Amino acid sequence: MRGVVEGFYGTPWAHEARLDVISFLAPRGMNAYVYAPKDDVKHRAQWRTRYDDAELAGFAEVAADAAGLGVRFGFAISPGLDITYESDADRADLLAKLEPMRTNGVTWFLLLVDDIPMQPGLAPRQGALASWLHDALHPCAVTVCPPEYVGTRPSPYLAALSAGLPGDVDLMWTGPTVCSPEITAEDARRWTKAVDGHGVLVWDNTPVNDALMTNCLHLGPYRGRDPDLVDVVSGVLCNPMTQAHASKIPLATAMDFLADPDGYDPGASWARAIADVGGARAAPLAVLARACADGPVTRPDTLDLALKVDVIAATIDRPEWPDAIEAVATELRAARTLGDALAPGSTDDSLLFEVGPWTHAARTEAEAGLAALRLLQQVRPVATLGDAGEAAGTAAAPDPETAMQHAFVVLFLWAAARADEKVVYGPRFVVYTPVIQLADGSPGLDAAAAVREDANAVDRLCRLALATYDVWRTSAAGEPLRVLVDGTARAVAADGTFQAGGETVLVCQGWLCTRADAGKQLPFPDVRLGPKP
Ligand code: LTM
Repeated sequence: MRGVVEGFYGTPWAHEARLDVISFLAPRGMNAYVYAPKDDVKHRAQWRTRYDDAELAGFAEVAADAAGLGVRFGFAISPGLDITYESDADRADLLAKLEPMRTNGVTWFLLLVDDIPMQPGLAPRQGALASWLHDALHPCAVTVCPPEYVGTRPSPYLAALSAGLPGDVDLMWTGPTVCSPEITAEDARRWTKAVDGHGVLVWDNTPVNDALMTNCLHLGPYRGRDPDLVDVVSGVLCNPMTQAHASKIPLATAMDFLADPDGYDPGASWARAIADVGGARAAPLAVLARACADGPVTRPDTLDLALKVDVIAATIDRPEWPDAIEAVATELRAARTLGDALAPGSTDDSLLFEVGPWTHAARTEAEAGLAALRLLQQVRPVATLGDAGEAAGTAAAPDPETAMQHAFVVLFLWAAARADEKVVYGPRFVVYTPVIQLADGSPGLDAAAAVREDANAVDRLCRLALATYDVWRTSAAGEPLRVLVDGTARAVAADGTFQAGGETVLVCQGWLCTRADAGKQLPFPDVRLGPKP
């Protein structure tokens, strides 16, 4: 089984969006969808309240559409906050809630008792309720998500629950932690043992972005799952983002993996998903996706921009620094225009409305990052050469006044970027609920894994630019400008001109040098080399 469990905290998807996601993913191999949004009050907080006729008709439509596409629809209910497990009245309410679904063709029900306070003796009581429901709903399938759904070890709770359940009731599991960066087949084997051989249905908390992750979109490809996992478990259901349409990108890659784990190529699958979801706007959507590709399963230091900033850090003190700056500038110039390139044209552009807060964030981050790049250029000596064959060049040292102004611009634009609540290019502070099992199987917290902070590539770039300014200010500012052609010093006139003919031209101030190539532009137009006012 492979599919989606719509099981996040936050506003449930709109009905049309749900249908759209199912019809998009079914041809990609999805064959199961579970309705379980925590903040549908009738699913959890007020689980006794019946759905009205219009709502029931909506579920019937989803179930029928899904069935038509070969997708099994599961309806989940979460009564664990206040149910009395043995109460006849509560059991009658539970069945009365589920019966109309069954009448409407639903054949799979999930009893979710995750995220509720633990009490002693809960396992046999929950096992008894699930067994009763299993009998009452026969021949429909029943699956349970227990309050202990994390880890790889046995526990007294899991042993007691498993013993009290019919053998064909599957148990849901999120892997070694809640949003598991990795899930191996061996993890799943150990968990299967812990639940006494019951089928294990993975509730895969990716690309979910609820709870303390709402500042981020998780648009990167599915990663971190062992190809052999699918042979060990009864299925994998991904918990999506609250943004249904944007979720289609990572979910499509997950379906690619689950359909063919050994042949899965994350990069190729991701490019296909972006093309399919973005259509005519695939190119700008890819820029946004690259900016939002991190998350619990993908570290932010692997983001495309983060890697490019690494190259700047490694080359900024070397003559080839302009190439590294150009690569980052190209990405940030594209990000700066996302607000226009991904502007909704009509009220039907649901995807573009969903990602709007992040296209706005991309613009403010890009403005800050571009300011940082301009500052880096301003604290380096520069030169322009004419096209190949021309012998004249013009060189300039950093200008203290201009450099200081650029440093101030970085400070202002960086402050603006940091004030945005939504974040792209890596988190500033995000919490990935890291419940794990202690050695005895009881729940604990991996506090070190809980927080990912200070992992934003634009922050890193702004810091790097300001630090580079300080190094220039204290170690090279005021030194004379020099030009070396093929290692030999050339005279530089008062207006900066020099004879350039030769293979390699270096323009230097103190220990800092920049390589100038014939016909090659600097990353940014530079007032030091332009016409003087
Ligand atoms: O993962 C499970 C079983 N329960 C909840 C989900 O509802 C929630 O979306 C995720 C991510 O925050 N964490 C949970 O613990």
